[in-house]
Amino acid sequence: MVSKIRSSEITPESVFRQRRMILQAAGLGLGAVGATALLPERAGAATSDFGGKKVVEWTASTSEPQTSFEQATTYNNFYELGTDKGDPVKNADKLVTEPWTVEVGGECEKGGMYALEDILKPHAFEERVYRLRCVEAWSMVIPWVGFPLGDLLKRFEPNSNAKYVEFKTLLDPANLPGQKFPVLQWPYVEGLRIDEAMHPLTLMAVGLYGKELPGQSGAPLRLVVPWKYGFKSIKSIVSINFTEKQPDTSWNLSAPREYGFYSNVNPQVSHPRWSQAKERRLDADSSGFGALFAEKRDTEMFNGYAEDVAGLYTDLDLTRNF
Ligand SMILES: Nc1nc2c(c(=O)[nH]1)N[C@H]1C(S)=C(S)[C@@H](COP(=O)(O)O)O[C@H]1N2
Ligand SMILES: [Mo]
Repeated sequence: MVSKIRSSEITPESVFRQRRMILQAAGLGLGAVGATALLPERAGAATSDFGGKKVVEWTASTSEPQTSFEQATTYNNFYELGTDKGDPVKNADKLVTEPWTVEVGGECEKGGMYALEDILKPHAFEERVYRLRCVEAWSMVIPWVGFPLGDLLKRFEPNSNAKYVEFKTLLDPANLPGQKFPVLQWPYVEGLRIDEAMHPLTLMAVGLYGKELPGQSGAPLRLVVPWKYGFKSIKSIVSINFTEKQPDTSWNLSAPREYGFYSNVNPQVSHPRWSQAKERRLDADSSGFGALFAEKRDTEMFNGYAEDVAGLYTDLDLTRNF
C-alpha cells in the first residue's frame, strides 16, 4: 500500500539517501560507473536481472535503429531550461530535483503529498524502446526505463468522476531560466483522458539508455506517450490531478489553433503552418544536428501505434479533435 508522507516530514538528506538506494537497486544512478554496462543484450532474452530490481525488456519494443544517447540528451525541448534545442543540456543543473515531491489530488481517494521514493518503490521497471515524434517533425527512437502510468494511477484510487488527468511540471522561476520569460504560461501543464492515461503504452519514465534521467530529459519523472506529439510527454512532474473536466494545457492555451488537446500523431492533419506527413529521424545514420539533415520519412498514423490505440478514438472526429 502507498505510504503517505508529508513533504515537511522528510529532510532533503533522507530523501537523497532513499532515492539513491532505489535507483541503485534498479541499476540506475550508478554515476561514473555507467549503468549501460549492466544492460542486457538488446537482442537477448525478454527479461534479465538489472541490478537488484528486475527490468523487463518490453517485447513490443521497436527494433528500428536507435537515436544515440548523445543526440537524445543534447537536442531537447524543455522550455523551462531555454528555448533553443541546445539550452536544456547547458542549463540542466538549474533543475533542482532533491527533494522531489509529487502532489496528488482531485477525484481520487488517496490524494496527498508523495515523496518520489514512495511513487517509485512498488513498481517493477521495464525498458521500452519507443518512437517519440515532436510536433516540429523530427523523431527519435529511445530506450526508456519506466513503468506503466496506469499502475501508478490505480494506487491513488481515482473515483468515477475522474475523466481526465492533469500533470504539472515544477514551478521554480528562481532557478529555471526559461520561467523568467512568458514564452508559455508556467507551470507547464499537460493532460490526458483517463483511458489514455490508463493505456498500457503510456509510460512513466525514470531513465533512458540504462541511466537515470538527466535534467534535460525531465528528471526525475516524466511521461512518454508514444502515439502523441512530443509536447504531451511532460517532464519533471510534481503534480497529478484527477479532474472531471478536460484540463487546460500549456500549448493549447498558447496557440489553440495549432495545438489541440489530443495531439495524436496524424500525418493526414497538417499543423496550420506545416505538413505533418513526414519527419526527420535522429538516429545513428543522421550526422551531427541530425534533425536538419536526416532524410525525411513518412510519418505513420498514431506514430505507428495505431494497432494499440486507434480503438480509443473510434467515436472521435480526428480532424476536429486534433
Ligand atoms: N515541462 C516540459 N515538458 C516538456 C517540454 C517542455 O518544454 N517543458 N517539451 C515537450 C516537447 S515539445 C517535446 S518534443 C518533448 C521532448 O522530449 P526530449 O527532449 O526528451 O526528446 O518534451 C516535452 N515535454
Ligand atoms: Mo515537441
